[in-house]
Amino acid sequence: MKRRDFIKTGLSGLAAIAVGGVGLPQLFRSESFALDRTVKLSMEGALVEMVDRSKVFHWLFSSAATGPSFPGPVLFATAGDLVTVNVANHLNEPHAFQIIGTNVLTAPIYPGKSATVSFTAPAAGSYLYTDPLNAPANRVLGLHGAFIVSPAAGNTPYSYPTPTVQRLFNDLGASKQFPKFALSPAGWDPSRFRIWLQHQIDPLFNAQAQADFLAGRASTVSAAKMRTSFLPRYFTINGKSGVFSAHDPGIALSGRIGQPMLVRILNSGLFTHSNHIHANHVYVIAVNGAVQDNLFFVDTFTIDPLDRVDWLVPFLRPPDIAGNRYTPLRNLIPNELGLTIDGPNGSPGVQQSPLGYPMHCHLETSQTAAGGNYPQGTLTHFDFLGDVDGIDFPNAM
Ligand SMILES: [Cu+2]
Repeated sequence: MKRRDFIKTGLSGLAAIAVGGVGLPQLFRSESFALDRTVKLSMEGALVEMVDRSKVFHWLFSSAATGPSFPGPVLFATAGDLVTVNVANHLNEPHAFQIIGTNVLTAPIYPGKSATVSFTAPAAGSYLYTDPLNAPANRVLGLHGAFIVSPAAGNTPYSYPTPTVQRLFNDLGASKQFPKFALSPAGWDPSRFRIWLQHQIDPLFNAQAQADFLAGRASTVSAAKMRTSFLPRYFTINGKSGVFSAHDPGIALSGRIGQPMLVRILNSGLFTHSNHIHANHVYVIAVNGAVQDNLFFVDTFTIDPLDRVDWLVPFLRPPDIAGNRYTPLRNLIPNELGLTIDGPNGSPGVQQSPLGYPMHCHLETSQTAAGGNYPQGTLTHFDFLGDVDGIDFPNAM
């Protein structure tokens, strides 16, 4: 469990989450799976540093272990666990707690009050928790986070895989299509996953919430106005944009050829994304809690506000590399992998491995920040560190 880096700010007295802070806070991630899980969350006001160093006020979920976090701390459970969530409202207007796709929902929690909800963790999958009141305003101003449920048994991410998804996971590392990585057990490694919680920010609404918060009065942010005039200027994955999301090891995909990775994509904002990954197509294995039976193997896939989409990225050798696909690349293209191309006029050269590819959103607005800076929006890296037989490339990190 890691604490995000905070920076002190001047006039407002609010703490701010630094743009270069460590990754998305997670609760329960490293614990052995206990049967009884209780989490205490509170709702707070804090600043979040954007990719251009501006500090934007948010309402955030906080826990003792993480402090206020953007998005809220990831909650993990195993299907069938008894989970108890206690939520305290430290803001100036009513809020509530909901897990979308389940029947978990509290009554309105008034300022200074708290609510407790206990429930049995639902079928395994990717869920979004939010404040559903004054929708979409409370959610979009920062009150959201990921709730991830693992299955109690099986070799897929789901309690109830469809026959097709079961077949896909059975085939990983056990078929010609998915060659086995020699040094790992066959099949999917459940620890190889990422959460991409995507969000967008129109700081005009946040500034209004900040003025109300600092004046000690209830928010005057209008949900109706947000629905009609929201103009996103920042686009985040797990609270980060641009160079920060590209290099965050909790966001970027990395592994050797033959080491598949699950990506749980959640959209808490108001903007539609069309995430595109280079070098591999992906299997769309679950959409809004429905494990898919007719599996699309696609280049890009649209995710609307509040959607939850799981990808399996197969980590196949990039198919645009010609030659026998079972020959290790270190034999097939040794010069390309080992080379460092000289930079101009004696400047540092560019290493040709690991093999690096981008993930970006194909809706171009989302590649910008602060109304124009490119490429400082929704993007990250996809890195192949080594060959299918477990040998890293010459320049792998
Ligand atoms: Cu693209």
